[in-house]
Amino acid sequence: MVTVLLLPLLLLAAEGMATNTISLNGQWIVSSGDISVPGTVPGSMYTALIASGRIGDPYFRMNDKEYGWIGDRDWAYTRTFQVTADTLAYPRVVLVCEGFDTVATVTVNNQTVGTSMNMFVRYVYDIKQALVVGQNSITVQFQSATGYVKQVASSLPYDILPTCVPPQYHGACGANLIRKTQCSFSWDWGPSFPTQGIWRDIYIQAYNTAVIRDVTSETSKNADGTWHLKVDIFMETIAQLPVHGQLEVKLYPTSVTSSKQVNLVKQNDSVSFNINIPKSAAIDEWWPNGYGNQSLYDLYVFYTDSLGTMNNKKIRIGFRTVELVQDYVSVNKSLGRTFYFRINGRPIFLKGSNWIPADSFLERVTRDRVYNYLKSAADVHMNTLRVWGGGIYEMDIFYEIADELGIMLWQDFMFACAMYPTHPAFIDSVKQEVTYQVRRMKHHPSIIVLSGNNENEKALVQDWYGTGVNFTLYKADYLKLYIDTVRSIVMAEDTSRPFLASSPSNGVETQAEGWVANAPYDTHYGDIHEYKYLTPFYDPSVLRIPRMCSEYGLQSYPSLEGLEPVYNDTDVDYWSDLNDYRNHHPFGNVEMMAEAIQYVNLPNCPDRKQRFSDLIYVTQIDHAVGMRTWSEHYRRWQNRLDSDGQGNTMGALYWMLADIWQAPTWASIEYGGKWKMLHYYAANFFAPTIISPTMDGDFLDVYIVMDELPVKETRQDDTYQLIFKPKTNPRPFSIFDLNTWGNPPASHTRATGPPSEFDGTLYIEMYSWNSFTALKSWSVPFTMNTTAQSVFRADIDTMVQSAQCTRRSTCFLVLHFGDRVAGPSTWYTLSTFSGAQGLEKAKLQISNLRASTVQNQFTFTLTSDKIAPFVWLEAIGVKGRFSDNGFLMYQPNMTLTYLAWEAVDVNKLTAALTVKSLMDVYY
Ligand code: BMA
Repeated sequence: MVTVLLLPLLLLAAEGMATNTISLNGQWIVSSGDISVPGTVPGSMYTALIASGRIGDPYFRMNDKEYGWIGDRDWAYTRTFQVTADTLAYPRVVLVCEGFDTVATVTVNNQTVGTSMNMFVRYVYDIKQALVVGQNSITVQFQSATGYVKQVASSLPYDILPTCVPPQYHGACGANLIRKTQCSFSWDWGPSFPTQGIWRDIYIQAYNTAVIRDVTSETSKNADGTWHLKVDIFMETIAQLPVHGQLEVKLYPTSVTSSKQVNLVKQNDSVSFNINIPKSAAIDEWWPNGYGNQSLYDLYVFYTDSLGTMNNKKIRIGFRTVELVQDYVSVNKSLGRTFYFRINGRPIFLKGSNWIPADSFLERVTRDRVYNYLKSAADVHMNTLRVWGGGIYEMDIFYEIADELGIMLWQDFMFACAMYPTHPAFIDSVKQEVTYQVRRMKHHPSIIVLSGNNENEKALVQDWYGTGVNFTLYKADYLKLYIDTVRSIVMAEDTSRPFLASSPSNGVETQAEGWVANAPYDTHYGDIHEYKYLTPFYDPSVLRIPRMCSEYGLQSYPSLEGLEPVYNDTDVDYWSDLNDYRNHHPFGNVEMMAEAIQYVNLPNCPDRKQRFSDLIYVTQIDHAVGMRTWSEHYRRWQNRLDSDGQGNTMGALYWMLADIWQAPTWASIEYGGKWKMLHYYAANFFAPTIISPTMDGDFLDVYIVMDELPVKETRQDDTYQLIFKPKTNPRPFSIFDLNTWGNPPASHTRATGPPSEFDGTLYIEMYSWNSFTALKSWSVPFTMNTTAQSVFRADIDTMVQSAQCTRRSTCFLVLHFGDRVAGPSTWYTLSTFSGAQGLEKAKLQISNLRASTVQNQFTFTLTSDKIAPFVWLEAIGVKGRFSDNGFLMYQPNMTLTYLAWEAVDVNKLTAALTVKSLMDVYY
């Protein structure tokens, strides 16, 4: 009835019009006191100041400290814009901002239209009354984040701990009191730049009756194998209700479509579609990297109101199922539960790392940069990244690229390493945040799990911050925030993926114990984080055996090339004040040296800068070898239990993927994208099939680990061939087929059905450090009937003797399947490098550099006159990556490639290439 009365009025206003959007991105004026500079939106005041030449590079030396005043000031963003009479004639005109950073008051033509207090909320303000035809002005007046948290702190009845970060962070206090990127106040790997600004899109939207605000989707499998698609459409309407219209859903490139008439009765209303997709649509499943295709479908939603005005939204979705399996590992329930993910019914070992924001200034994080990082992850066989809770809910491009590359995401909510307030305004803001973010992220097939926070459960239970004296109080806050608030909303909005209260957690056991476990990080349940800086990093026997390890790491320095733009000449010394300042991890630089001396002799070049460069190299060796040791340890334990019920480890996510700035940290990729040695090692230790030698006392124990046992596929010629999944999605390093490594046993060339076992031959060669000719080779036939098992075990001294090697320290092992180039291969030393005898300085030479058929990819020959450990190639000034790096060269010649990420010619690249190996750092 109401509609009938209103319709003529609306028609008058709206005839012939479509929904109208005016972007306010672009040039604004950014000002504070006597400073006024142009600034780009999306952006922050720091990049506005850099662009106008008011400040230098914030990452240079100690500029984070130097520029502390910037974050402490209040900044305002202002601009003007035009509004036509047509726009103003719409019944509703709103200002939509997808991200204010953070505390702000918004005025349009001097009228306050709204306020913001949460960087992770999309704000929508009604601004129709404030607008005029012609020129309008908008001001977003920010309050300094550091000033705001002081104000909050003084109003709280008790301290929300910790009240400040450790002094080594050179950071700001009180990040936990504001809903903002927690690490923007500093972290143990990053500087303090408490930004202010409009960090995401801002626009005016004028509409007649209703607009689509969000579209979410959920896919599930029906019993008959067909797919069910649930689509939720969140509409925002004008105040005069109800509103009638038609919603239509189309799934491209299928012909699936569904539509219905809708009657919207609330200002924020939603409509659901439940669509059973017919078999004829031939849906192709979405698979993680390494397991199959990443098929994606475009889901369009069209809304047409009763006036004929249209509005639409598109999301890209994928069809996959996800289960987090937490069954008892044994009839003896005290041995705990499994903790692994099953995607489309297949158990998948999570291989990957952790993701932090790629820059302190988020506006600098372009699609190209994100793609480069995620592609670098995919290229080294990672299938998972954890979006860590101290950063941001990532930008849409991040999730889109993860969907495209098959990188599964473990998504934390943005709470990390602290207690948090629970006063009503805070909780209310978190509710808006969680609702908005879950709806924004829900359709991405890459996101496989949501988690309430980073490490806060453990911090509470173990009293990291002095909460122990008031445990009950802080526990109540914990439950109120993560269980009553975050979890409740997730349960209402998204049950299509598992939710964990904290990362890490004991999973369902944590829940059974009332969400705050007595002993978090129990290896019998859930996941753990594991850091050990003082034990030998190359010895897996010091490591725990968890169900999953979602953080483990060591530090290393980035390259001198990476540091030079932000260092000056006095800083290029390992023990310089700047290095001390730059490493926020307490005692980090000392720890790295303490690690190094256990494994290699320390570089001793008299030249300070060269010595620093050599020490950087040594820290990267430790880092790479350490993470190889840890990652292979977790992979080896994937399908065994020890007598205490530990094992069935089904995930290894090392800390961390990429740096936020140039500093010594845990990252395997430097700021700017250059791969550290660890990242090259990840290509080997995360490969679908690895040979993983280890020592068990005096015994050499060689494991083979496979992501999955090979399957047989029928070929056109009606023979069968053993191949490794995925055939459909080959990537560098994974193209690996039994035929290229030797003659498969006859029984495997013709068979029916997938095999449950796999035969092969492992070759183990013993070399002495001073010769390219192997002393002895063992060939070991093996049968794999699980995905990780020991295939060879022998007393190492007996092997040493039978190879006529003088002693362990003079020899090393090379292990392969017959083809060192195409198949998996690895090396293993029988002593540390500081104890190794017989190593001599190698003369390494690069020759015959030539362009390959792949654009920007070059091939070259590397020769050596001696065995060379940790061969380290660099292309100074040319971004890109080598096909392998940091390897042990045990053959006199190798062919390698360099894939440049930018245009470069043979001459420039030839001049840019450098190479060194371990013995070069000793003078
Ligand atoms: C864990 C992480 C981060 C931290 C890292 C290294 O605690 O969750 O907070 O940067 O360790 O210390």
